[in-house]
Amino acid sequence: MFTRGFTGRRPAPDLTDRIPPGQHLVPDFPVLSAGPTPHVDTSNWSFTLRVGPKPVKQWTWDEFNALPRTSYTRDIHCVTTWSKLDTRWEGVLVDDVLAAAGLTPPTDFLLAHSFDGYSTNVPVADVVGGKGMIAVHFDGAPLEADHGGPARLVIPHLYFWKSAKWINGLQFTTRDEAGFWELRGYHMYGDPWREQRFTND
Ligand SMILES: Nc1nc2c(c(=O)[nH]1)N[C@H]1C(S)=C(S)[C@@H](COP(=O)(O)O)O[C@H]1N2
Ligand SMILES: [Mo]
Repeated sequence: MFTRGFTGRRPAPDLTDRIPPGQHLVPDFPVLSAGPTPHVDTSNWSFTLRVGPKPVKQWTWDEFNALPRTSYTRDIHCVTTWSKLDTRWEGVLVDDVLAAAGLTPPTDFLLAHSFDGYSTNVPVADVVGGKGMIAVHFDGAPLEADHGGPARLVIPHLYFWKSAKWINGLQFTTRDEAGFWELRGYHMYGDPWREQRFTND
């Protein structure tokens, strides 16, 4: 007897408990962007930490790449219903960004900002403790522009729209402020396991 959908010879790991409700697996890596891919040269790249409107720390590409590096392998889930297992990322944990700035989170919420004008909100608790990364490599190679290179946020446990591509900064906010998709009907938090796709889910 074979498990439905299982064709390999090794015992099927139970993948179903890794696929949130309403999601299906894809073998490829779809590209989803609200607009055209901005081509950001690393010589013009910078990353800024802000507390409210106030910039508190900024890194150039070389400075940012001198920060401690971490790799992790995680499952990702897009609100358009595709999921991808075991995606491998390398970059700088948000923990290490904050440590390098000597900053203890001054508020409970963040907005991630990107070179294309995109933004997305996330509670600080969801990016600290090894959860959130500013990734510069995917699958062992520099992150392609279409997937957010030079650098993107990765928050694997939330729907993938929270993982801002072409990131250029994180901003601490006093309140949970809606970002680009959250202002357009998507959920403020976006937990795939609770199917928090749209505002009132
Ligand atoms: N800056 C920026 N980040 C973004 C987006 C975008 O349009 N601009 N799209 C989001 C959405 S809706 C998804 S599903 C993922 C897609 O990432 P991918 O193209 O690498 O699959 O990026 C997210 N991050
Ligand atoms: Mo998306």
